[in-house]
Amino acid sequence: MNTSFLKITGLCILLAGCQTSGYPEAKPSEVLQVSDGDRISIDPTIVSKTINGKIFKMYGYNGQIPGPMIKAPQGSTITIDSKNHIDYETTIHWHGLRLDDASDGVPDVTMDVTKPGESHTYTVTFPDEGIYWYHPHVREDIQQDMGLYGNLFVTPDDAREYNPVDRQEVIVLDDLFVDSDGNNIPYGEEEPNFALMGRFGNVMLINGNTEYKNEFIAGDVVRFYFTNVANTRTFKLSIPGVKIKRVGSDVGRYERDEFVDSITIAPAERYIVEALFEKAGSYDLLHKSPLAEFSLGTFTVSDGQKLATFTKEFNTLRSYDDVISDIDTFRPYFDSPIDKTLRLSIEIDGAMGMMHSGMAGMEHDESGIEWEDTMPMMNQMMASEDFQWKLIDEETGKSNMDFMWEFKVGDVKKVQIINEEDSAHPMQHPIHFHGQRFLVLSMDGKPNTNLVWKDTVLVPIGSTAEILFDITNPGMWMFHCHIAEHLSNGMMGMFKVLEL
Ligand SMILES: [Cu+2]
Repeated sequence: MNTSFLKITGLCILLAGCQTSGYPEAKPSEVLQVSDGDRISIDPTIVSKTINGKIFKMYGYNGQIPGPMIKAPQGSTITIDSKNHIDYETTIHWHGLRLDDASDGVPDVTMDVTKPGESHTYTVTFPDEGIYWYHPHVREDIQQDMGLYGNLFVTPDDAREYNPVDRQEVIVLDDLFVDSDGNNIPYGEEEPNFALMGRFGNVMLINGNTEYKNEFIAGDVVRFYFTNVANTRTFKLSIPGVKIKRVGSDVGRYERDEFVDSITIAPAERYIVEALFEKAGSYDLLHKSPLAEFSLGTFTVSDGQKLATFTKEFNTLRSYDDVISDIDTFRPYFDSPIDKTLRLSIEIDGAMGMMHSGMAGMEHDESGIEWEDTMPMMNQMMASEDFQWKLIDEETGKSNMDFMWEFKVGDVKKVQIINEEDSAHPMQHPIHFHGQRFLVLSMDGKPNTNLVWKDTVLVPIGSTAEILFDITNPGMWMFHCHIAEHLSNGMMGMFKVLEL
């Protein structure tokens, strides 16, 4: 019997070294082009996948990692049947879509979990253009980490809203945590392990694979759609030697294009970025943080004949009148008083707290982001019951599921999120609100002068974000930290939106 099998009593189902025979090899993601009224199936399935020479038992939607990319025209509605073929209860959350709450995929709120062998039908609407994604809303630390994620690509009504480009590439960023033999580190059985800081991986994945490669022709302009599906890792992306331009984020385009040196992308966030590969050569897609540098993949650019060149369009920084005029409606609210304040904090129990405080203070730099797990022993040792991650409502002093915000359709509300620096373990938190869209008006009092609609905001350690909600979608909605282990630890709350 191999040693990895011994380690995994009770959870053999998920780990390298377990029997994988009988599970089909995961296929790469395919594009599912849909039209209004279509009916499709997205089924979680068990697959096998080889990563760095080790065979893992993993999960994939429709046998694919990433799951199929559903490409839908803006304004369409489709029906999605989902039969659960995996060995866990699951649901599917359609992240970032302003859809009906009954199809939001949140168990115990608007639906029951889908048990193994059972099916559930979702009605999925695509009101806003941009890049979105879908994933389980049950034990994300395992199910999402093991391959259950896919993109939703909502194409705009007017294709001219984006510049012409030679290529469009969808890139899903992830990491996997393996031991020195390359075997997956076991997951917590009853509840997530590594719940203090989340599970930082040590193998970087793009679209589910190591050693991502792509080939372009010199002069190519490429539009990348990045999604971070990692449990906890924030990536800082760049392509040294290549000019990059930030065009969009979670819910479509910014007011204006901007040339940038890098893109910081937290779990669940998306960024739309264009790059001009001007000269032949080899270029790395880097994740470079103050603590470490990883090459995530390589672009090989060769000389070749091009019929058309989009260099001029790339070098022109556009502003988008449709985005600006949409946001104009909300500008009168930018200086209005704060409606709600949310504090991000943690409580650590007795002895663990003492031990932890002896080690704290070494985890982050001035960026306010824990880029790596710098205290893995502590992270592994502390069980979920030793501490509680908290979203605290300032008004009532209540936290997590003990309070419920109430809004009305048509409300425009300002929410301040304060990430306490002097808590027992300060850490950045990507906070995701379901079912609505918001603008990040300012960070630490510094106004954002180029806005984009978001569904997830990264609040660094010690920072205060001011966000403005466009409350349009009635129902029962969740908000939570998108670090998978923090969510499972209970860092979540609810808000109710009443019909007019
Ligand atoms: Cu968090």
